[in-house]
Amino acid sequence: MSTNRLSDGMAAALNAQMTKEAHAAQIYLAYAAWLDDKGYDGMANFLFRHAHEERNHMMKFLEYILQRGAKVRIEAIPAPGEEPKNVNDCFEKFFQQEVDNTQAIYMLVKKSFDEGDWATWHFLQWFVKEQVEEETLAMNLLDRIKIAGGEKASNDALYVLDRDLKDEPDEAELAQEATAENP
Ligand code: OFO
Repeated sequence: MSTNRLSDGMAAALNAQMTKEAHAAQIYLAYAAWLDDKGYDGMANFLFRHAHEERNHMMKFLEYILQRGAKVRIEAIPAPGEEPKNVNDCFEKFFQQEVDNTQAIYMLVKKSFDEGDWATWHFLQWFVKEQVEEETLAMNLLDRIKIAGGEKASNDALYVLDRDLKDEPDEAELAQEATAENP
């Protein structure tokens, strides 16, 4: 008797997303190393921590596939791609990576809905919320870089941003958490 509770298609899609999370971690590691090399330790630290978060996301998919009785397939992680051209480009790429990931999560949600796989649908809701948080974080960062001058940001402005990012929280506050007393 099979105890596998995922369809073959769903198991393949969740495995692919698991690898995508590992790929995101590799990309952020590469960007963090690039930033560190340029002397932006605070920004590098932010992306090193974020790379770690992506590894945690990868583990969530791995654990879930196992829990549902399906097979985990560990595959090669693609190379991270081109280096950023400057700090602005680095965080634009970070934002784009998160938007692409949101699209991938939405496709999975749709698939789970179409299959009537409510356990997987429920599991994925954590990621839907997480993506709102991560896109917000990336948007806020891009706003600050824009204020600092975007591609033409001065060394002074980047120095301040770098210093601030060193110990800032990695979580963005979501609209769902706002109240009239605390907008
Ligand atoms: Fe950056 O997010 Fe994973 O899922």
